[in-house]
Amino acid sequence: MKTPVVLLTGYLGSGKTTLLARLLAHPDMGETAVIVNELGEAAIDHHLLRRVDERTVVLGNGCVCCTLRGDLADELRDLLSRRDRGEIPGFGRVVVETTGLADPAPILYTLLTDPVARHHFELERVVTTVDAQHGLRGEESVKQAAVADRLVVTKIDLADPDPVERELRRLNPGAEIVEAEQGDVSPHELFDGVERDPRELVYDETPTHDHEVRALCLTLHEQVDWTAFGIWLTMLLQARGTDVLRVKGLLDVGAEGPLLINGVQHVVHPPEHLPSWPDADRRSRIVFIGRGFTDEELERSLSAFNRAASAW
Ligand SMILES: Nc1nc2c(ncn2[C@@H]2O[C@H](COP(=O)(O)OP(=O)(O)OP(=O)(O)O)[C@@H](O)[C@H]2O)c(=O)[nH]1
Ligand SMILES: [Mg+2]
Ligand SMILES: [Zn+2]
Repeated sequence: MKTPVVLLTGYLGSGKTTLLARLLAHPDMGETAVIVNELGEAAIDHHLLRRVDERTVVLGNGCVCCTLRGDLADELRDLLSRRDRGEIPGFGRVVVETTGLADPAPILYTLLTDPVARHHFELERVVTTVDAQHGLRGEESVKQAAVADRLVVTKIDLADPDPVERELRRLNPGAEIVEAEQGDVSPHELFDGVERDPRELVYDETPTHDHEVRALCLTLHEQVDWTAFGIWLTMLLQARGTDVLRVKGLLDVGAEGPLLINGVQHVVHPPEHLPSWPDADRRSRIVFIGRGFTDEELERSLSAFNRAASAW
């Protein structure tokens, strides 16, 4: 029997990891392996899934639709052989979380044409998250929504989902729309119902997304004052929110666990205290995804701000 694969995509910060973490905790989810792809070298998302499990694989520092496509097929193969050798617990489904910029077409192409992937896996669903607050943003998010079987409209507590849902119905009338607040969706809403047409569409192999968008990672060696940092981040996103598309990080604020911070375009989401650090490294790490800025600029700006803040 082939193992079902779910492709979970959606634009930067639209709520993929939030949804996946809730699903994995759902009693009806079943045994699941997860492949998380992140652009930055400091991968954060897999720590947020709140599970310690060898069935969680990180594809970091690149994008699974372009630079890491071969790696996706390799990881799928590897999960299978480790499962067959009994090295990891069994699983009945694999969920792949893409980067927020990914073009789903070449990923689908890989899943449907790679000999091993085709033989052992079947594409069960393409689930795409769309943020009610920011809507569809640019070419990448339109493509992600267009190939979805299920569209999950997120952040309905922050914005009226109706306008984006109208747009989605026009763009992809065949997909079912599910609304989610903080990822609260049951697996049934996503996976029950009609199966995909086995006469698959042919997907274009060539990834087309904005390759100027990059991930920069800052590691800070000193404890961070959240109030000052929050002001700096808010100012940065106000000034550069069209270039800095996504910020996420774990901050050492002197507590037992780190403070998880999230910025999506101009919005700084409320930070969240995590009970413990995911690994031995206790340094603050922040990932900035966007274009038109450099490490040095960000570092200079932050350290200038820190100096000013410590003089208050
Ligand atoms: N208020 C509210 N916040 C949400 C909701 N869903 C997600 N968020 C917040 O949005 C931010 C980004 O969520 P993630 O789940 O990390 O988004 P993502 O799509 O995985 O982000 P990337 O992997 O970086 O592209 C976090 O601060 C979440 O807490 C929601 O339904 N309501
Ligand atoms: Mg994520
Ligand atoms: Zn890509």
